[in-house]
Amino acid sequence: MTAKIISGTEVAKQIREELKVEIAELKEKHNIIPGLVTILVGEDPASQSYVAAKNKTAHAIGIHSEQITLDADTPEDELLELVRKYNSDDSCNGILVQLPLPKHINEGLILNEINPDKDVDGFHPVNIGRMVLGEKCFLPCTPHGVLELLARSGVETSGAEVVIIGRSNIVGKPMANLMMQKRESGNATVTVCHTRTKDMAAHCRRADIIIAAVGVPKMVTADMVKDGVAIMDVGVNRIGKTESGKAILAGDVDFDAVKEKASVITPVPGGVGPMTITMLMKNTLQSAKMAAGLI
Ligand code: L34
Repeated sequence: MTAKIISGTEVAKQIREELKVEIAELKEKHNIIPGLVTILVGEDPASQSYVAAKNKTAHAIGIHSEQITLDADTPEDELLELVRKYNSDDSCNGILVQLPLPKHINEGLILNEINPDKDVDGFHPVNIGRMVLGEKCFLPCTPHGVLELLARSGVETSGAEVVIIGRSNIVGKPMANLMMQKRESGNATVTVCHTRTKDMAAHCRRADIIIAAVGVPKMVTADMVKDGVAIMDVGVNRIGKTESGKAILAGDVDFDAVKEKASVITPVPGGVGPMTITMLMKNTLQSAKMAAGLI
């Protein structure tokens, strides 16, 4: 079997067109422009590129977005103060603090300070709690993007054996939770593999859907998967540079070999990454509507 390659770039484009229409309507009918602020601390090149892409996408679909860049040695209380400032700014519907933060800053402390109603990343404990309970909340962007990709490419999750590789707070944990929920995009039987898993390959071979989010380039090989598996590759690993200095990217999955066995597979780049950014836009619009009492 040769896999259908799911273009996250294309699906993201389609969703952005839908959002653009909704945002234009919001302005026309209610004179509301959704506002987003992105905060980047330090100069990590990957983070710089992701935050720039978030701002560019926001502008392109009619979201007002502002990027704040702070020095790597910015004190923790200064960042806390900035978050508080945007918490009480009514023109701001979404606050995003790009992770990872420099080591001297306590990530949990910062995320906890963001007003849950502006937490468009879905990382605040209140939103995580709501998500686990199946209540209305902001869903974390990457897992949300994976759900959309599965749904829009017709992959059935109900009753499926899903193996998630990785247990991070931003992908593995929420992904596992969403997949097992009693709702249309969930209803799966979920296994979470991690560094202490004894026989990762044995788990993977049973999977109807594999979601790889470990950060190890090409870790999932063809001998680890069964024919017809659906693959969502969340890994964005920088494995080198071209002569012109551009980063060479690889996913967590050995794409060339695994695509010969899978039914569907996402590429890297152009798979889950663009969906993460688009789901942030969706959450920002949701936040603006909530603030206006429209939903
Ligand atoms: N607060 N921190 C916060 N929210 C997030 O949702 C993120 N994440 C992760 C890292 N830290 C965060 C992102 O934005 C990962 N992530 C992210 C976003 C976009 C892309 C990858 C990761 C993306 O667009 N990737 C492109 C390649 C871009 C490139 O050339 O580097 C792709 O096609 O996969």
